[in-house]
Amino acid sequence: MDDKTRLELYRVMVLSRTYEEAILREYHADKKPAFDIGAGLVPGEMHLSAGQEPAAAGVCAHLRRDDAVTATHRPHHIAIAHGVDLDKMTAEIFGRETGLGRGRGGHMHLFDPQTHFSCSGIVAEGLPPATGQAFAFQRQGSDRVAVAFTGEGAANQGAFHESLNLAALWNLPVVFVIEDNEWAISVPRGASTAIGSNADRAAAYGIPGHRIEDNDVEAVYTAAGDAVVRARASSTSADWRTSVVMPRPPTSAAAAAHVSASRSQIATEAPKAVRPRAMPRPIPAPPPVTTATRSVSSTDEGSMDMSAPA
Ligand SMILES: Cc1ncc(C[n+]2csc(CCOP(=O)(O)OP(=O)(O)O)c2C)c(N)n1
Ligand SMILES: [Mg+2]
Repeated sequence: MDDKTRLELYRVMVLSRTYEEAILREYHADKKPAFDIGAGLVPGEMHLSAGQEPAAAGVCAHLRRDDAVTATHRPHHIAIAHGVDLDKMTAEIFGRETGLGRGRGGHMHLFDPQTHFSCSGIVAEGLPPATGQAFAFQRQGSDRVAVAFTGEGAANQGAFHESLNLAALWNLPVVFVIEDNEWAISVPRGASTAIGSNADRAAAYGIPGHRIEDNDVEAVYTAAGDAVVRARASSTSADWRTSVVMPRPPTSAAAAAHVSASRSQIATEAPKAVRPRAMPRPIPAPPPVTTATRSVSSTDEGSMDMSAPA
């Protein structure tokens, strides 16, 4: 790696850390003396990414502004690394009209058409849209790629496996990145996940996996570079390849994957798979409710998480 690239990775990581430290100060400023999550300029939850900057910086360094990125409820470092406008993102976090979503989305629901960046508070929600965007890029014959970031907890969600399966089956130009901070709120990875490394799950879809330890930004950069090159080539060459990458901070893991098929296979099989089918039969009406139902309030279920990952 040359010094220019190394310096740029460092710049992105420092920018991300200082940005989030500033957000944290403002977030806390008017919630005292007793912490009131609903009070202040930024009411609600705040999910920060201290310690996870290498994954975002190392992967996004390979992307262009017209590549699509989907992120999680912990999105700032990825948005910064992909070049989302800081003023508009900050305005969104503070609920201002000048924000990316006119202040309606908040910090977990950033959407930026300029850089094709989006994120969601629904765990694993970003994977299917990234897969869909990759499908569109493939159909358009462009060399754009999509990258989906997700947490290691999200790798147990159905959408994760459905997306990997379809991406591998159709050889889509999409890269999946798992940021493994070893916890999903209060659940350690070992209590939720049957295998030690999510990178090994790539094999279930016929795609190689690679795990990066020690939060090594240069190792993430190298692994992601291979995957993005494969993904980009999949849209332009006759040798179609899908890539799946899984970095893991603080002891990072990365998985890279590729499958090959001919262009004609994609051209003939992909449309068949999405051809509209006959409408399913209507679902029968449920039986009338005879007992009183408990009312449930619709509070956001995630925890406030402002600390550095363990
Ligand atoms: C579909 C869904 N289920 C549950 C939640 C509640 N929830 C919010 S964050 C979180 C844990 C996510 O863990 P991980 O994917 O490891 O991401 P991390 O917070 O560690 O970055 C959960 C279960 C949610 N937001 N969406
Ligand atoms: Mg996690």
